[in-house]
Amino acid sequence: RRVSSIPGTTPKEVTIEKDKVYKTDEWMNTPSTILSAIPRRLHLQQDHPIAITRQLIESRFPNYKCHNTLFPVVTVEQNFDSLGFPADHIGRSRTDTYYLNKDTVLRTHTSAHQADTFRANESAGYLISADVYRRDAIDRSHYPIFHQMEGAMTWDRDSLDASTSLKQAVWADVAKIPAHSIDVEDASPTSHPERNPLQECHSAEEVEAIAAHLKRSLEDVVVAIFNAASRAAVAAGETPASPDEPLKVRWVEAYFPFTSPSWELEVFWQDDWLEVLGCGIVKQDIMSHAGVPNRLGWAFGLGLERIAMLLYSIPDIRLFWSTDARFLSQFSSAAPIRRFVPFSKYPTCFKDVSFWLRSSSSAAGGLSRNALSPVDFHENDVMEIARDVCGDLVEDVRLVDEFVHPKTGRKSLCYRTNYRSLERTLTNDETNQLHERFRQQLVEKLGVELR
Ligand code: FA5
Ligand code: MG
Repeated sequence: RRVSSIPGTTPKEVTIEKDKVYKTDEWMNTPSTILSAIPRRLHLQQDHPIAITRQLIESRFPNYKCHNTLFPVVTVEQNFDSLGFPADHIGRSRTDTYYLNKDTVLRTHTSAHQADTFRANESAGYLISADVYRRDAIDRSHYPIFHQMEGAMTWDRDSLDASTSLKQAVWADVAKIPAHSIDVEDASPTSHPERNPLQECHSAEEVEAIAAHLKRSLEDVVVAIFNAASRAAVAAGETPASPDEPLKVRWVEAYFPFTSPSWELEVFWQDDWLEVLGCGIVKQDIMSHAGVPNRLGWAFGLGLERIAMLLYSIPDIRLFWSTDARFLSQFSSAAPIRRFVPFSKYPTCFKDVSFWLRSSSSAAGGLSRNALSPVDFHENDVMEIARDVCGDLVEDVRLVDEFVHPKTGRKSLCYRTNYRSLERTLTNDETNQLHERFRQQLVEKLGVELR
């Protein structure tokens, strides 16, 4: 039984893990390939690099409570509303998010559990690791399922003794975080009245202290990862990245609907800045709605794949899903981190497909001005069809040409697909057949006209 996101047949209900049944409606856009991957839970698999990376980070937060088994199906309220996402936020659209029905989604981030975890109020600090789901591009660092770790730390105004202010209590905690000697670029002010404002209920001194605790905690994680990766490089007989190539990290201003001010941490990796996490001071509204109005603090969300790729030098995000022993046997939680040794790289096969977008003019046969706009086209639909047809045999799909006909106004796109297996050489026949099915599905599901 195939479930398609784009026009086609959708089942009346879906059952996830034997007993969780969800009624579907016209919002349903989750393909069976995604549903069937839900039980994999790579972050809990013994000796899987995602699980080892999780444990390494958890070890840097000794007193935080870890939640590692929260269920991936959540309400729109949990994923978006509880976090203050505006009603028209792009993240809510069916082109970006997997829905089961109007009110139910596969979580797009671990922040979906923030409000509930603050409400439970079991510990000052917590970590949540989990699988998350997004309709997204296809390339070596993006996959429709990945893993995030959320972290938060809060302080309670009520539990301070009369002689200690909140900011003093926070600075006392900052002093307990191990010092490091890496070079951190942090060019922006902690807050900025327009770009990155303080919340009215927080003083600048409080935010300064909480931001210091947040940044120092996360820098400590990056240093631990980097040290482990350097030891792995030495063990592999290579020159470690340090000291000739010291670790470079930087803080940049960011925006999230549920934190203010907000920042992102980037690491310089393979000649470019790689975003590894987003974070900020939790919006006080979330605390109030969660029944803990007197708590305040920080939260972060990081991509475990991004960190694991840095840690082990893993070149392609699809590898994490491999069940090939040549991949899995290279990782062990009992041994020191070792660099991943790629098994031979199999040949690539590039193929292009060009097509005219369906336009309302071709549907209606008229030529009014707005009739020329492409109807309902979103690139993520192309990506999903590629995934659906090719599974992990597609490495990369990218737009290589775009063209608007000067007379008819019709738009033509050309996508280049790179077919490559991580495990073997594909035959010409195989890639030809995959590409032909990809082309046909584009016509059937998106109504495009091949050129
Ligand atoms: C978030 O998801 C926020 N929930 C993070 C957050 C939490 C902010 C708490 C503030 C407070 P973002 O969409 O940027 O933010 O994703 C966070 C991290 O997930 C990214 O920095 C990146 O490391 C990783 N990530 C995002 N998209 C992908 C993807 N398609 N594949 C792999 N990793 C990804
Ligand atoms: Mg981001």
